[in-house]
Amino acid sequence: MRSTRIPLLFILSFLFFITSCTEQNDSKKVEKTAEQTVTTKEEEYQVKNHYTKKEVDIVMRDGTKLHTTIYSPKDTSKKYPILMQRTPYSSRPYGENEFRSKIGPNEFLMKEGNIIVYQDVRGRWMSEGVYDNMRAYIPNKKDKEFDEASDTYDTIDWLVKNVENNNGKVGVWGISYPGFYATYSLLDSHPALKAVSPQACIGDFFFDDFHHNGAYLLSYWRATAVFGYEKTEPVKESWYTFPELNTKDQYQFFLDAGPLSTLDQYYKEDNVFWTQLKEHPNYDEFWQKRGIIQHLKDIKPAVMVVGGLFDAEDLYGPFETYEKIEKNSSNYNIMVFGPWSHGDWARNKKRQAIGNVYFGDDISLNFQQNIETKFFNHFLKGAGDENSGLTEIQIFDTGKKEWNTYDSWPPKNIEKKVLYLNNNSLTENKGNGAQEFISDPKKPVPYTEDIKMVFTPRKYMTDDQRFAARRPDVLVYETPVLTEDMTLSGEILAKLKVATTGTAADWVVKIIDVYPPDAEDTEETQKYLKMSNYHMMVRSEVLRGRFRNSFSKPEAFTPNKKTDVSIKLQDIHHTFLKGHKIQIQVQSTWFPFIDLNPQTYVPNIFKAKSSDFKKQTHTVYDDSSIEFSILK
Ligand code: PG9
Repeated sequence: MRSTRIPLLFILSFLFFITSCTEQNDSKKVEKTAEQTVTTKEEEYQVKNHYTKKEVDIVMRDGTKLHTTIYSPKDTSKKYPILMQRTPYSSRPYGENEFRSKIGPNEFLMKEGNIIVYQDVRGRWMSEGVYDNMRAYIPNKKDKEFDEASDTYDTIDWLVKNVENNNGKVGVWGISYPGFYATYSLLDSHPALKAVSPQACIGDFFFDDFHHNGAYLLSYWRATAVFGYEKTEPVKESWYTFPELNTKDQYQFFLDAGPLSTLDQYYKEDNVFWTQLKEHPNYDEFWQKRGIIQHLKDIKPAVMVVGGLFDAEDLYGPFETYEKIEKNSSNYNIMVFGPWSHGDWARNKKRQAIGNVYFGDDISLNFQQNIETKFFNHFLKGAGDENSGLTEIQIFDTGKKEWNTYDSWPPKNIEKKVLYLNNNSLTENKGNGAQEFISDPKKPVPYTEDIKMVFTPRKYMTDDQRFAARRPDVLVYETPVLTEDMTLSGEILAKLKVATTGTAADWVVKIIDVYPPDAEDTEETQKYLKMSNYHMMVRSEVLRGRFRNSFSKPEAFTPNKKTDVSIKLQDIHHTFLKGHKIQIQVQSTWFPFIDLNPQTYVPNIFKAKSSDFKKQTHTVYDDSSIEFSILK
């Protein structure tokens, strides 16, 4: 092959060209990287680059000023609806140059542009007035009479008349206590209020948060600091403090404390809420008038109720809110329940998991983008008719780990099923025997294996229950290994037939999904655990036995007398897969999730003495049963 001599100059210029291209590429790369860096910087969305912020004190009908923060899009080329949250947890940061990192129900609604409003409710933070936990609704208010409905009405009226560039339509959303205020906005609602999403909304403090069926949630005791102290003027910093307990072992702390009266040393009389909790152990007028579910009739705005199937704080509220509105109103009303613990749907965790149980990826993001944003845009920016593109019920099957949609809740295609708690088995045959256990307040069944000092409980809702199953004071009943899938959908009713040697007792029922021996660990599996034979808590509930016939009129047990105790467990939608087992556990202590029952009847357990607490023998008869519905 003829050798060809390539002039050196060409080689050098070729090399220069290649190098310069490479450099160019590099420089292009550098520019690109720089651009990318610039773009990436742009991509880190900054609220202050897209919104202005104003803070105003809106005067209510009684003259009280409520501090209200208004974020308005800088783009004034179009009009926007107002999306509002009323909160006891502060609309901070305060200061017109201080911006939240994220505003609105989700980032999609934030980025597309809405007027976002936060308001400190009456008596909290920068608002004037006196706070009242779960302030009672006043029907047919006169003159300057006020409640949270009138405060919402007066606020919306001011906003639509004074906030520039609003399109005259208002939405309200909120999670938990803000969810309660969202529900409240539906009462005597302002005509501009078109869409409301109560999420994990408190319905009634005797069944949500601080009590479950009359049992006091001792695990909420530290939260009493947040809602117990009154402030005398608008404040930008918290005015309450938490008691210093000098331990992280909540079980040991409360066991050593003994009777609840011991805790008075941490919360003096000036903790108004602690005093109210102690003075109202029964479902009396104090609690009854504060429940909001009873008022949910003739609702006008569109409603989307959202809840988490493993929400440890507010499960009663969302189910009851949706159901009551569905029964008593003809408005647009839908429900979404996902595999979430309290408020998970508003976070963007890639892998949705609760404790050791993984449910799937991007579940919250998809809800925010394809359900929540769709709901508000349809009613605040769109047609606002029944054709939202969303279904009546969107609920996650927490066993199959997939979404299902239905046109009613519970679904129409269900059939009732009864299984008996018969001599450690769950069977269709009623038994005639009985199981006994010794319940000792000095050695109560823990509600979790974790050693933590929680503000409110959360993770126990899906925790492994093997630690309890292996205790002599926990009765265990289970089916054989399932030969086919069984989907339990809707509420569950435990109809226990019990006796006690004492005159008082709590009854706890837990529904458990027993995994097969070959179940795989996931990255969420706690290091000391294996998912093999995992006893997943699916649902649990307690009833303080004195309230078995009435939450307002407590009754003692007659020692050793067979007595009916029925416990309604909150709805589930869970497929027990083939190869799994259904297990029921029954126990009488659940500590310190709930306080200890003295197991001798005293009028008010908050005032019980150490000597009242007695070990007793409890009996559960084999004709006790569990009623539930399965998908056909
Ligand atoms: N429902 C929740 C709660 C209320 C009161 C005390 C502690 C928690 C919540 O608003 O998050």
